[in-house]
Amino acid sequence: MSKQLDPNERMNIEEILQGLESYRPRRKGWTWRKPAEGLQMGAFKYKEASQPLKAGVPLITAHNFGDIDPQPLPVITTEIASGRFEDDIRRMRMAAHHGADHIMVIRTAGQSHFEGLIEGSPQGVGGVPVTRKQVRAQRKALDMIEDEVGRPINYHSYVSGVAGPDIAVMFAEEGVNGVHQDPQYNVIYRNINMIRSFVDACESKKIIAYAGQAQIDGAHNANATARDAWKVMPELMVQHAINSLFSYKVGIPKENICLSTVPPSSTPGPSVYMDLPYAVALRDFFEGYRMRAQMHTKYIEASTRDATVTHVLNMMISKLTSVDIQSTITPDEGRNVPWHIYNIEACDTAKQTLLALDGLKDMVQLKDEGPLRDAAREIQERAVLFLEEMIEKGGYFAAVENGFFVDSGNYPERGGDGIVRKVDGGVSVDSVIKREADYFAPVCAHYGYNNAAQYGLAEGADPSSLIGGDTFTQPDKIIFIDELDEEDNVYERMKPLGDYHSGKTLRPEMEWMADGTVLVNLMFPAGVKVAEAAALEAAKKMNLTDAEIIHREILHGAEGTRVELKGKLNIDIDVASLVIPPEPDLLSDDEIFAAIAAKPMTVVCGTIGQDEHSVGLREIIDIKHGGIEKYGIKVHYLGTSVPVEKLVNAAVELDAQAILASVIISHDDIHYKNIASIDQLAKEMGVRDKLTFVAGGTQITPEIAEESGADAGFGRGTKGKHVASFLVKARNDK
Ligand code: Z97
Repeated sequence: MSKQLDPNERMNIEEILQGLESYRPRRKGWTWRKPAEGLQMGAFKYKEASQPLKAGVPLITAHNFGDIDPQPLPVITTEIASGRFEDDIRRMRMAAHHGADHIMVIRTAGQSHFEGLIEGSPQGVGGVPVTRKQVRAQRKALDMIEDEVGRPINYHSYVSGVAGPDIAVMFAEEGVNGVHQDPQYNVIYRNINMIRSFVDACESKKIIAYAGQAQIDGAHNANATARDAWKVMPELMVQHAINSLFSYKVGIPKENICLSTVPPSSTPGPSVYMDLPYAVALRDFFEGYRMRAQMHTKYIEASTRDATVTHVLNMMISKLTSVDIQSTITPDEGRNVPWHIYNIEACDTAKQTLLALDGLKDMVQLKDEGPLRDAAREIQERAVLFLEEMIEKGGYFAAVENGFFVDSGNYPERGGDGIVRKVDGGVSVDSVIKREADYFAPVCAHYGYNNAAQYGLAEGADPSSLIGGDTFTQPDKIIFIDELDEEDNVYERMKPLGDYHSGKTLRPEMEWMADGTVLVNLMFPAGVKVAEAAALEAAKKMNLTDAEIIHREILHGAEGTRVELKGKLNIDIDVASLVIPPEPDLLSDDEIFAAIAAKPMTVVCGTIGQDEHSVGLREIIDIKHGGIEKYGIKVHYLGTSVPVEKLVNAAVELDAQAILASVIISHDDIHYKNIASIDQLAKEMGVRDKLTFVAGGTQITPEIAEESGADAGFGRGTKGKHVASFLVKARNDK
């Protein structure tokens, strides 16, 4: 049983790092969301929702709907990749509360070229590798987080590169739930020898099957690298086909084989007209497999608005073609923009869009004929032709040698710019050795020839039983290496950040704990060049260091430019020194509605004395901006310059429960004097105890209003809800 998290405390990273050597994952394998059929939440019924969370952060507008937080059916991915795994643990918790249950940790060290596992938690110089220690610490943290949110969370990284099988083993040992695995990635993008890559993939896939992990292929990389991404659709189908069938034949069940699909086009093109047929063609060809939809990234720039629109349009396709995993990729992938707030936004975008489209297919149907099916058919035909020519050329290896892949033409058109790799070239060429007749590996999950019979083991028996079990069945055999580098390790990184980690001191953060990074939006009435220079100058004047422009948008070539910049604000805030105002004790809308419905309320009101102001009071009364009449309170408005006597008499005549007096003019303290007169008169008439008396105005200090005789005073910034809430509570107290 992992430690229960306190919802009001940050995760304690130091505690998570303790005892890692003996931490064991609670389960292996991938978990899909559990459907919640006929789910009713608040006023709404959902057609395609999954079981709700125990704890989470609802969408921003949910407070209008009783704070419901329904969860859509597809698994939602977020990429977590700040580069410091200790910081990413906190990010994972935030993402889980916003609806992510697939956490993909990105490695940025070019790890495909590492020849073995890396131990410890180095940051290195070239980026961040994924290591056993990181995986174990993060899985441990996720175990706590999933208890908190009440939903299993899938943890994910890459089984690629020269050390693919080593990583596959480590991931299976450590309870990693999902992986990218596709030998074509090695070949095309990392120039690792083809034979080596495909042989290794057999072993990796066998282990993935053993561990029940979901597998995602690497086809999305062609979308991201092709010159014109919408032209690689036939090739994408071929890449999916090669990896899917390969994986299935090695033993991964179809329901765990996920195609990494990406809508290939983008606006200003008519993107749905191209992307929807592609998605339909895929579903048709790859029945029984899972679809992991990733948002389009190739043409996404640093505008979050632009990226969000693409994301939403992509999800409409996901919805129409029943996606299983909806991945969210931050708009700034690879653009050196701080990430995390955008991860959370993207999770919300996914949740919001998928919920908005709940039940869409009950109402709309994709046409069985016409341009959709014609275009889908055309993509499929092109893909089949591609495969046929591959076979003609001598198979996959020969096709790669002939530059078939990531070519800019829409097959069978050719751009002649495909990536060429040689079967006898690439990293780790000639490293595959045929197994000897007496080859034996004492492990329970292994691909291909394994001569256990020579030791008398019956067919089908576990070869690892000959050595008393392997690391899969006997995890105590795993050798856990805490840290190898004396300086480049998590303890050294955290040491100078002690007060920030403990929460005693705060510094703004975007990427890492206490990095001081802030984002600033500025608009200058000038063209781009001038506005950019002005923004950097403004950053200096704001005491920001390392200022860098991360986004600019022309509002008009001469009239204005919006500039977004990031910079460092190296200030510390001592939490103990903060004065935190108490939360206003407000009833919820529902509570006020219910109280007024149960027992009607009448109030009289007016602006008092020689005072002609009326706008403020009208805002408190009128339904337009949420005034008290919205809750069903009966309001008798007597107008401006109302004599005190008239107000109190009206309250008596109308049997009102409350008086609202607006007092704006404040010279000679006339506002407080008028408050005192109302109080006095009501007492003289013997009705003060029955009445709630509220005074409001821009110059009102609540305490002085109360001293002057009102039950409450409301100053600047008051809304109808504040007054209504007080009136209901005051009535209850009488
Ligand atoms: C996604 N946004 O969500 P290294 N294998 C495959 C990959 O796609 C990648 C690696 C390995 C994308 C992820 C990055 N993809 C974008 C199939 C990387 C990374 O960098 O070679 O060590 O491995 O799928």
